[in-house]
Amino acid sequence: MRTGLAIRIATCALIGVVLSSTARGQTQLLSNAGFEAGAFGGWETFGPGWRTSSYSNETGSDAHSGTFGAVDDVKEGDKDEWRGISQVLPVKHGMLYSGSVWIRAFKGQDGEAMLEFQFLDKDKNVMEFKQSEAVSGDQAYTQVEIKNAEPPKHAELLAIRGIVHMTKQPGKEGNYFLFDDFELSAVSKGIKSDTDNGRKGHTPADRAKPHHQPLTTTP
Ligand SMILES: [Ca+2]
Repeated sequence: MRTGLAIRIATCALIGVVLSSTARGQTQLLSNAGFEAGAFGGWETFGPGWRTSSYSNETGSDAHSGTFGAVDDVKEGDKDEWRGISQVLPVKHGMLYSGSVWIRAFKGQDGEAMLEFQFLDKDKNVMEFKQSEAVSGDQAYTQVEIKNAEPPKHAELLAIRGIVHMTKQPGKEGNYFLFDDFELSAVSKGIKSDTDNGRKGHTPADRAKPHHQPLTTTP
């Protein structure tokens, strides 16, 4: 009886480890990274239009893997330039953080979507942020990433965020940006194997504008 229970517990523990590993075999730090409960548990959203979806048709699936993905619907007349989903974790110094997510754009002609890291101080002020390449237009699920980001000295938290940025007023067609299979892992700085390829600051389209506030809208 005890042996059977022990085996069952060991099996559950093993399954837990398998499910919480990233594609590169490192420990996945995120919960609900693939939205398979059909809900946003573990995530915070800001801005309108967020839902989970299991829809698929001949043009593609709202999930990259499994059944569900996260979708942001942008409607004609929407005013919000920035929307996002975010998961916040404590930072460990001496570690380098790498993250990725699969993003699909469907009729995403009026905006772009990307992965973002924000390093926050103890009062949740943004100290530094990095963004991946952006996905826009009509683009099948594409993986974007930020590699080996080092927390600034006094950072206490890391917010990993899926961002939707409207670069112009949304038209009649509507825009859909889809996210699935987030990954976040950390390695000790001593065993870093690749360089940081995240871009700092705003998107190229945005650099011409004066500094603006939306990236500090963490709920
Ligand atoms: Ca999924």
